[in-house]
Parts: sequence; C-alpha cells; structure tokens
Amino acid sequence: NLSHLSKALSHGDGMPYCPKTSPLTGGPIHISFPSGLTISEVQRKNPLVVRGGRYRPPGCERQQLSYGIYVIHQAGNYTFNRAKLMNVGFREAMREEDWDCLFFHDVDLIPEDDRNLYTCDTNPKHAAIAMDKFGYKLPYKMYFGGVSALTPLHYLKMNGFPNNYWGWGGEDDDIGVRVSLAGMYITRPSLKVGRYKMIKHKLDKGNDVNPKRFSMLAKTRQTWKMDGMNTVEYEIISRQYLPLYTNITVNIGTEH
Ligand code: NGS
Repeated sequence: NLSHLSKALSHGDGMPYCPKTSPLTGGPIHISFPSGLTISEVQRKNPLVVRGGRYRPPGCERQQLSYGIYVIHQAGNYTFNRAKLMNVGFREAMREEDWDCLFFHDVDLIPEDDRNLYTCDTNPKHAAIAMDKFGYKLPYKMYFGGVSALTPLHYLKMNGFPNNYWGWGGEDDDIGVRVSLAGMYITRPSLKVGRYKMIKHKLDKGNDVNPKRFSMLAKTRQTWKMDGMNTVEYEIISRQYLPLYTNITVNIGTEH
C-alpha cells in the first residue's frame, strides 16, 4: 500500500524524504556575466527565495537544499580581513538557525556544475578546487581558498578561522593547517565537478598584500587555540533582511 509507505518514509511534518542522490542535477552549467543584469531581475527569476535570502524546496528538486544566504561587509576603510569576516558570518548565521552545514564562500566565485553539492561531508570540504583562473586545476596541493564547507562541529573543533590576517594572502592556508591540527582532513569533489568561474576584478583597494603572512603561517601550530572563534570580537553595524540575502555590516576593528 503506497500511502502507507509514504507515511512511513516521511518526516514529522508529513514531508516525504527525497532520494539520497538527486536524479535532478544536470551537470555543467553555462555561466556568463551579462553586463546589464540587475538585482531585481535576479529576484524575479527566484520568486521562491524569501526575506533574508531563505529558500525551502517545495519538493525533491535539484540539490534539495534548504538554505539562507548571508553577505558580511567590513565597515570602514581599514585593511580587509576575510577570515575574521567568516567568523562573524558563522556566529551571526548560527544565532538565527541551527544550520547543519556552512559554506564559506568568496563573493566572486560562481559554481559551474550542479553536481558540486552544497552539502557537508564528514570532514571539512574544499569545494572550489578547479577555478578558471588556475586553468581548472588545483594551484597547489594544500590550497584551501575560495569556497569551503564545514559543519558547526568542524568549525568549533578547529576554533574557527584566524582573526589576525589583515590584507591579502595566507589566511586560507592557515585555515587549511587548522583543519589538520584539529585532527581532520580535507575532502574534495572531483576536478570535473568542483569547477568555478571567477568574476574578474583588480586587487581591491584596502586589500594590500599582508607582509606578515609567512611568519604568521609558520606559527599556526602555536596560535590556533588562542585565536579564533573563542576570541572574535566585533560590533554589528546593521542587519538587513533583503529579498535575496541577509546583509550584515560589521565593525571588526583594526590590527593592533
Ligand atoms: C597563495 C596564498 C593564498 C592564495 C593563493 C592563490 O600563495 O592565500 O596563493 O592566490 N598564500 C600565501 O600568500 C601564503 S591567487 O592566485 O588566487 O591570487 O589564496
């Protein structure tokens, strides 16, 4: 009796489970950057995405993900600090919902294959392994930049990300080292699936190369437990629930 079966295989709220592997992913996605694209057009194309950038699939479809999108902005004009902004994003997202997986995503990277699942593995996952700017190859074996996926447990086990990398470079390598210092390892999708196109841009103003990155990286083993999620300090300047994403502006201070 089919109706019995679907009852037995359903969540408490009556929603049936989806197949473990979605039959509805299509593979490669053609990505282009139309110059005249506006945010309201993107909004029109995604009518089921609601306030704050939340989406719940009405049925079993494509990657079958229930998600929220957060954009974290650094207030002021001081040197950029990517990893600290990720720590802010983690805390502010977890404050709102008990997420089981977080994607730490550069804003300029667009996935090119829908089999690159935005789900977490049993170990931290590096998702952006084949970027167009690196000829769709991993630039070096320990590379952990661009897009990574961690569960809250992974994140807390490695004490989150470092707060003290101001400027360009090294923070992603530090994060990769933290993964192994915390007794975990990095998983990756295949080169065929983990493909990304980067929106081309110049090195941003306020994001000069961090001259201390190599000496800091040499000390990660001594510093990771003392700096990270357990020490992050910041002040939220604004939180807006926009139609496509939650927009958070934060004062993360300066290097002292
Ligand atoms: C390494 C940097 C990483 C950076 C990667 C790719 O050298 O932070 O290059 O850079 N590590 C250090 O500087 C220690 S990229 O080609 O994307 O500009 O992510």
